[in-house]
Amino acid sequence: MRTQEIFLLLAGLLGVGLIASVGAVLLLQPSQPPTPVEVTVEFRIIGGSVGEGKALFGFGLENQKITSPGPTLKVKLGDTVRIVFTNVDEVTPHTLALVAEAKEGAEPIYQPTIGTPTKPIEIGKSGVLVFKVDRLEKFYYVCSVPGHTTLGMHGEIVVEG
Ligand SMILES: [Cu+2]
Repeated sequence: MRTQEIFLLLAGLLGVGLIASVGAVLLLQPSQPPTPVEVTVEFRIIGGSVGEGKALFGFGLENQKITSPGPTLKVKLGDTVRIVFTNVDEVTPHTLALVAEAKEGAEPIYQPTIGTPTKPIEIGKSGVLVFKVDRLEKFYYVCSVPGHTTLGMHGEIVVEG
């Protein structure tokens, strides 16, 4: 092999190495961390059975009694709200969804929900949701498991300007 050929071979290898290095650096760039959301109000809510023979379902604030319907929550327009929901029921899975009306199958008003009818929060488990209040009208938190809103598992969220 002549000197010139060896030089070209080395130059070629160096080029390939350089391209591979640049590619590796680009691939290894950490993805941008999500912009931190500043939560302005938090509610810790429990859900479960209530009433005579535990025939109804309801919600309550953590360390308080469960009522049916649940307590009215107050938020302000522009609040970033975090809701932590814990299912304290001894038997039944539940969810917490934010909807436009306190009735079965109501339209969701904010996403996400804590659990769904097909994948509810099991007894003793918790879930979290965060949303930003971007409209003035009141809305509701309900359990979206079929039949549970009717059995009292709903509460109002009032929005103040
Ligand atoms: Cu429920």
